[in-house]
Amino acid sequence: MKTIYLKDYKKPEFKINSCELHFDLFEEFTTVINIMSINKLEKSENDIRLDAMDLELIEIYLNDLKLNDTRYIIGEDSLTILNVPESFSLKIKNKIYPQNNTELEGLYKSGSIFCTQNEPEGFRRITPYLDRPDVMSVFTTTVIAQKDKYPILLSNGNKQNCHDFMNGRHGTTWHDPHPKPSYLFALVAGDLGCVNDEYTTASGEHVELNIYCDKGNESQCSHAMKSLKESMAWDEEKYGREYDLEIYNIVAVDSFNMGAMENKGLNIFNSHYVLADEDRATDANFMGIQSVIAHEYFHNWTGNRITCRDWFQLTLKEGLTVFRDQSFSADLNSREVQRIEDVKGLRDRQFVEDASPTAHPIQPNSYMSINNFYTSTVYEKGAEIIRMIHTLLGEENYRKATDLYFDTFDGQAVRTDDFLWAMSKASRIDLTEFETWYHQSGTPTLKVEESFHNGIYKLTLTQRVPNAVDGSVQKPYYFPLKIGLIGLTGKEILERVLIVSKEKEEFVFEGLNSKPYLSINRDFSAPVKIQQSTKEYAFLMKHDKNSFVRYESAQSFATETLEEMMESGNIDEEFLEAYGYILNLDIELSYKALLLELPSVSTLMQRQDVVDFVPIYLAKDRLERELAALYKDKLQELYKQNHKPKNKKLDAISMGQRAIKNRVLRILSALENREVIDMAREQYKESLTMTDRVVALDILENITSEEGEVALNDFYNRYKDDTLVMNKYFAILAASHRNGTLERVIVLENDEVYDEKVPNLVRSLIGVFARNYKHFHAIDGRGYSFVAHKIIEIDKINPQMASGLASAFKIYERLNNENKELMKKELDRVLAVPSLSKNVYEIISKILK
Ligand code: HT7
Ligand code: ZN
Repeated sequence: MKTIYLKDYKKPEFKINSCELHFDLFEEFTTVINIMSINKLEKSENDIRLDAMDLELIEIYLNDLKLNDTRYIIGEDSLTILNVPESFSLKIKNKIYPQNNTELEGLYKSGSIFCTQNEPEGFRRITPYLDRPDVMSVFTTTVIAQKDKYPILLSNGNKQNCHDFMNGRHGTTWHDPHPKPSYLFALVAGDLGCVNDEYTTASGEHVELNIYCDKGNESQCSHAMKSLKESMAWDEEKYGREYDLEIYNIVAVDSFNMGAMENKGLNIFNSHYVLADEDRATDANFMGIQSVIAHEYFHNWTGNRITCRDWFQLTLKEGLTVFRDQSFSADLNSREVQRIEDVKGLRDRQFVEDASPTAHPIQPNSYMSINNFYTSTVYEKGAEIIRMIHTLLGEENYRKATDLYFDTFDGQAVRTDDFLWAMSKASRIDLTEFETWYHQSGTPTLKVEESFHNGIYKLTLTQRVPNAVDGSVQKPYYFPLKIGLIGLTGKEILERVLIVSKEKEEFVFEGLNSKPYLSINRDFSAPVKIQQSTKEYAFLMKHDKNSFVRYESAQSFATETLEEMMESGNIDEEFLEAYGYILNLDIELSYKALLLELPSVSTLMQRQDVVDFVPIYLAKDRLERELAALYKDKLQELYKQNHKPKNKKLDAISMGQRAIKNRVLRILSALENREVIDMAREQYKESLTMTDRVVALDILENITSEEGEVALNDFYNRYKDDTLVMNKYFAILAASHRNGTLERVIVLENDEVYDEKVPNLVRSLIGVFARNYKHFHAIDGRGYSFVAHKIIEIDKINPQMASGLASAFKIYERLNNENKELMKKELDRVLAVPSLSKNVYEIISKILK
């Protein structure tokens, strides 16, 4: 399989000044006419090679003259027109079959809706084109379809005109004045419901806002609309960026490979990130909608107005836009909870990826399938890199620098180096040493040593940077490390941002009365692992004013307690006491719920050389049981105080109450007694929110087959007609620890609601099962065999979805010999499939290397 390298990048040889598209949509096929005005940029080339995949060519005209087949060559993934002049118009007519498109790239059908997904390389499946992000053009698009079936016809930009034809068909023309790459092109046609609103920009321009969805779901769009308006206002205030078209359309579809897509003026969303009401969506779903709506909106400047020169620069738009959406969510909600959730996500996904054979820098230097690089590293670690720049520059300089970035590169396709140039130029801070973050992979560990003599406190920091995947040695990093020193009584002595840049360095603090307590990596200022021999967790949990370090201390304390339990069976009494201390704290309830959560299996696994899940489970279960038994009264009191089954409000207090009482219920559920079963059953029955209902359902499923069954049946009957909600049902069953989970998953594959062509459903059932450590890694090997079989099957339908499932095998290298052998057998089996996609091949071959 072919590997693409960043070092081989070559500038485009042609410019496409304009692209006029005509789509004629029919039930069996679609015809596309593409008229481009093209200029040569390099005198040397005589032929133009356009990207083209699975297209049925009808005819080609060059400067209005029809070409015969000696004038062009049809390749496997290209169309080359021979001997073209300096400047010319090219008209290509071709046929495509959207209704047979199960890959969900290019133009396809989601139910009865025609829609597109063109990032990164979908446009070449619509029409021949220079399908690369550094070719930017002005698009005018006419969509024609049968009017009664497809009354809504959308594309990018502003609406120009509509026509009715004699034969029951109609057409709409859209014009997007902003030059854009083909990956931002979009088209939608369907019989859709719509929620309409408007927004006036800071400079007084009126923008029409529309959210389209399946008819009947309109009432579920209000949270998305509110989030959109909040995003527009936030980007004006925080980055000085206004919206730039007359209309902003969002369309929700059910079949979608990822979360959402930022097509210019016509975002297409997975309906999971649009539709919500309290009866059907959890608080986490509401938060997710707010952040994804914001993310796609923010792309209008960071991604669309300024785009990537090539796909190796993906983090330029994605890392920056994730940082922007995280900042937005922190501003609008709880800053401390947001930061902890972001770091949790980073550690559970990105740290795991960084320690696997598929580890890569945020700016990779090669790929087989670019679809495999929409990773947690590019997105979430990329956002951490921007956050560090923000910390190094400070708020004021960062704003000056982003202004310079927008002013300098608006309308261009640029590189991460250009972004760094703007950051450095505006702030006058030299970022040369910082660049390493863009080119190295793996998570560094920072070893912390402390000493105290005669009022002088010395902090010695040593970086351990892992080798790259190919074994090459990597350099130490340059980063900001926010620390605090705290006195014996708990009083803050100082807070500093240290600049760490060498493999080993020393920081000295003078004039102290006693050895201070160290609060390190405040706010998680750098994405590193801290290794510290002093254990001052209980003190920091009580006294640190930094909410992140308090959380971190609680997590580290619990982690080490669990490790000690796995080793000796002993439970640290001091930890139990510290836990009790948190239970009694009067703090924001969502934050308290996080402080009371035990570390994830993933966190504990990452610290093992050879992964062994069973002792992790046993220790976690036992610690939860101990805590539940020890603090039963307090936990029940907390539950009662905060259980408001009829309150479905979405304000911070109500959500905090639900977060804490559900955390408490989960802890109590470790007791698996009648009392807690009754609490969960009552909560399931009487609560008005999905948040409460899914927690209760999950608990019942895991601890009691009888009551679990009753609740599951009720849930199924209530929601079987709502696919979006049914994802929750599949996920709860696939994640279950009960015996027989695999058998039940297999049965569910035949459920009438389940559909292997819909990515959300596959992710909820098969994807969740592949992350069910207990059953996926079962030593009879059936979990591995089942998932491998599904990968092979789904690869034929949708390679992107299949390679997503293949990621579950990334842990291979760190498994014990027995599991490793079982997994290898399955990985070999997948790799031996003759027509395997490059998506799956790339992941599995890297795992087995
Ligand atoms: N920029 C988008 C990335 C993307 C995508 C979205 C939907 C379906 C397939 C996709 N492939 C790549 C999403 C984003 O980061 O906003
Ligand atoms: Zn994005």
